[in-house]
Amino acid sequence: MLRGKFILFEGLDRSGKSTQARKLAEALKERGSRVEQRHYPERSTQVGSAINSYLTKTKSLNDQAIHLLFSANRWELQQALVDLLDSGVTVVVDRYVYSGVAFSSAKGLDREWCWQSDFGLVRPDLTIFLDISPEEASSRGGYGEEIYEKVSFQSKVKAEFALIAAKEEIRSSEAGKASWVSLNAQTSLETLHAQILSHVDAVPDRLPGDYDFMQK
Ligand code: 2DT
Ligand code: MG
Repeated sequence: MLRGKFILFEGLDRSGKSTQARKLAEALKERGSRVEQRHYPERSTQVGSAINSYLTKTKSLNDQAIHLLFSANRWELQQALVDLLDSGVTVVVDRYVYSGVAFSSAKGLDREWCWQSDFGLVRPDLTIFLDISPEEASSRGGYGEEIYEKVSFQSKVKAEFALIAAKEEIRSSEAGKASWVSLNAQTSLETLHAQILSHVDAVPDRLPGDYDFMQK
């Protein structure tokens, strides 16, 4: 039996991650695959509840402390994620380590420091980065009340994602497999969905227990 695939969506707020994650999950289920969706931060845990208080401006925390809470939230759920994958379930995830690094380094935290707390986590088999301008994103219904939902900050996050994308694209080509793809999110839902599906279909099969990990 094969393990499930770990497919990650990354991008700015309002880039269309949740819509495309849902469409991908539905398409894979229609073909008979077992699929689950996950989202980080997972706000239902105690750590997630502290993160929620920070994002909704109920509680202030320094930049390092909130960074480590986001990372802790991935670590506390890591075994459950691996168990799902090992049982053959494909997991479609909305945000993970790359949001962790992009958002914290956009505040000015040292980039190398930001990666450290996520080293050892399972690396997604494929990361789909939905590329959108902060202006277009903000015009899609505008932002809500959460702490990062401002065009000026999202522009900084976009610049950090661009650095990450460049690094991950080099890693992908060195490894001879596309583990990161950046797609233009300013196109029709269906066009984007079809592109995503073809990239997911190209992800190689792996056996349970066979993972790459986040590392330097
Ligand atoms: P959502 O809007 O997707 O719920 O995210 N974030 C997220 C971080 O700063 N670090 C992280 O590690 C993760 C996973 C992105 C809420 C905000 O939290 C940010 C937006
Ligand atoms: Mg949000």
